[in-house]
Amino acid sequence: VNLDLPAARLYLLFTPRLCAGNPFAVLRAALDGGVDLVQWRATPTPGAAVDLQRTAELCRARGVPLVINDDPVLAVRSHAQGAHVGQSDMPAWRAREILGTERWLGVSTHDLAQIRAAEAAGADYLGFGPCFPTATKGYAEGQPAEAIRDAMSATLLPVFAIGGITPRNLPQLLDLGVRRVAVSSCILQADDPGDVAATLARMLANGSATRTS
Ligand code: TZP
Repeated sequence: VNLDLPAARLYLLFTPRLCAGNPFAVLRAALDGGVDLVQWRATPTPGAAVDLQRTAELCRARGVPLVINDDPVLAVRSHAQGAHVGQSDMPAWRAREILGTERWLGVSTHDLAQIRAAEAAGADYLGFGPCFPTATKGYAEGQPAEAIRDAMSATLLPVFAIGGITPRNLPQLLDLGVRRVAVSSCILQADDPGDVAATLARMLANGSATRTS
């Protein structure tokens, strides 16, 4: 597995039930398209353990790290690379204790105070958003452009912009200093998930190469 977290740019939030097609075909296509970090984001159900194992195998085969949403204990037990917590999940400091220093901790943030708190709790990377409205998490509005720009320059940690991001609106974010994104529906519900992933990956690579901000 490529353990270079700062190199990761295209983070897929993988929720099997949100996939338009067969979830593992969608995941395979997304990985082949250029997704370089995956989050297991599923509600615990009887079949979930098997699906998680299959997800882990697909990620491992391509050298892509896997992070578990909202469950640091499951991250340790399933030998995942890390866990991600939101502001209403387990406190980040507690997640850090469970994960130890070897595993990655990601924290969702929505303002500068939360960014500082996540840094203090030992986060390895941050999510920041929502950037745009998104039905996936029921946000009717995105954050103002200024808030997004400020968040991107507020920390030395890798920050993944999140919420309603698509190839169509990504250029706006690149102009605000966004270099990494976390996406769910635009890949999981695409007719051609691999093509969307490849498009996003190419835009992020070009954005980093050609924009100086
Ligand atoms: N946190 C903020 S927005 C969001 C999460 C988990 C959902 C992102 O999904 P989508 O479908 O890319 O908007």
